[in-house]
Amino acid sequence: MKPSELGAMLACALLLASCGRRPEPAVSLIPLPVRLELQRGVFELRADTAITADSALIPAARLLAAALAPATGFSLLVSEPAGERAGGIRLQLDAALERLGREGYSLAVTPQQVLIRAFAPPGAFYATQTLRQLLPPAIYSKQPHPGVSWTIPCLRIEDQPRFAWRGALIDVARHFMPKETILKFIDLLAIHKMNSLQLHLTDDQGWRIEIKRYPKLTEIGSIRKETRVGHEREARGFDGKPHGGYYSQADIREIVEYARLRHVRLVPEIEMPGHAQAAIASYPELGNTRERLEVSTRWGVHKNIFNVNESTIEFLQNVLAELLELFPGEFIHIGGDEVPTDQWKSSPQAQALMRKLGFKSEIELHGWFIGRMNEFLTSRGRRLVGWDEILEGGAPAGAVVMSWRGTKGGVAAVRAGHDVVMAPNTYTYFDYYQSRDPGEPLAIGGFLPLEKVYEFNPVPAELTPEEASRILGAQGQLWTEYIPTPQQLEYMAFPRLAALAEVVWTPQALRDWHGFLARLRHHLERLKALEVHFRPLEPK
Ligand code: TNX
Repeated sequence: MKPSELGAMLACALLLASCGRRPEPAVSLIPLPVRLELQRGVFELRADTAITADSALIPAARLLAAALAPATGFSLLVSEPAGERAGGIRLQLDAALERLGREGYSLAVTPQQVLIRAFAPPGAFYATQTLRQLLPPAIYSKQPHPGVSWTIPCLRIEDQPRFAWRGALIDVARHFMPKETILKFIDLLAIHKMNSLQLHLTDDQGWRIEIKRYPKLTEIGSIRKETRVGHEREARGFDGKPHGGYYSQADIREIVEYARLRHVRLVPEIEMPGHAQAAIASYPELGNTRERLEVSTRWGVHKNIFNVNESTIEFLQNVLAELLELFPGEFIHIGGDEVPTDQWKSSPQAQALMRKLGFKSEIELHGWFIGRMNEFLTSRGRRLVGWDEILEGGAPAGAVVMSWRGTKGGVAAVRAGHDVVMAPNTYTYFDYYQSRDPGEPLAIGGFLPLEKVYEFNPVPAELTPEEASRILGAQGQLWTEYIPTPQQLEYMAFPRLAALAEVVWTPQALRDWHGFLARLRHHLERLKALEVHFRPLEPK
């Protein structure tokens, strides 16, 4: 089907629905699927609807049944199929669908049956997310809605993502977010067919993960005595209230398992060699000076970075070793951004090491530092991810580069042979203001309205197709300097994350801002039912 035909069909669905009793569009999916053919009739979900699934898809089927239970009051039975009886909701693995990849699926709804087919479990899981969106928005509610008729329009969908990395980052270092907030966020990512969550676990203002070998990282490093009020330049003082919090290793295991079931990959980030003050406050021997540091109470780039002593490299590798036990995923983020090298310039040890290695500039030492971590990670079968600054010291081959200072770092990185995740501040910094309304809650600055997020194309025009194949995808950043609560986190994330979900899933040729906006109005009813504190759209 051509994009124009699909657009016409969706417009038609909108029109049909708006003439009926219910004003909302009949089919209103975010992200928009690759192919959708609407048919006549509906499948009605009832208390006796059975869900049958191939054994590998039982977990997805169970999650579906659990998701449908609260609003409908139905406890749908899930089982492996006994014989070839059609009817109900059927989840099936199908080797013939390999062309759609591991995350692709086909969904066929007739009055008798909902048939989900996929090459692999992630695809079947995404089909169940589509299915939920085809039901009335109240399906997302935790409260029972006895009066609603749970119908699904008959249709056929074939779908698969444009990119493999569809992510978000939550900075839990600047403001700690409770485990429950992270679990809810993982559900929200999955609903939007997003598959990656980077946890920014350490920074100058806090260390948020238990490391058994180095307990002071959390005993000392997870608490700051107070926090800067307003922006630094306003000099409005400090709030006088301690802020703290961290995830125990048991918490992390729970988060990882919760995410695994929902096909969300966790990417842990331990910042080095900069953004290290909370760690140095905990273990002063990691720093370059004898100054006694506290966990930072202000924002911005700090000059206190890790020293380059062999004992510090070993310390950080020991931290990574514990991290690898907890996070089974391929990608481990080591930061690498915003590293003022002044302290290395005045450190006799750093200068001696530079002479020994024949380095002329501190940036080479930065490259060496990242290289040491890369050796450690690759020898354990993992891949290092770093912010685009790691290119400056010569990023190690095989490292993934996250382009945050616009997309130019990403372009340079793919040309140097790296895989790239686009996370540019120009399109994906969800800590920036989303409107110029003076009543908008305090944010870090910038301006990133919904429409601009939607406009983003993660593949810059100047790339050849071969280079473009190294763009793994894109990620939305929730830096939390000015996001003190879970509520504010949701306000900054939504609806911009819904726009990003379509950016990374839907083929570029099918994207259309006005169509998205029409679907979004309906989608916000879902977020309301999910009790997400999203930012409302401007009135029309
Ligand atoms: C830059 S993005 C940073 C973060 C800040 C963010 C605020 C990056 C790699 N470094 O430490 O939180 O700006 O927008």
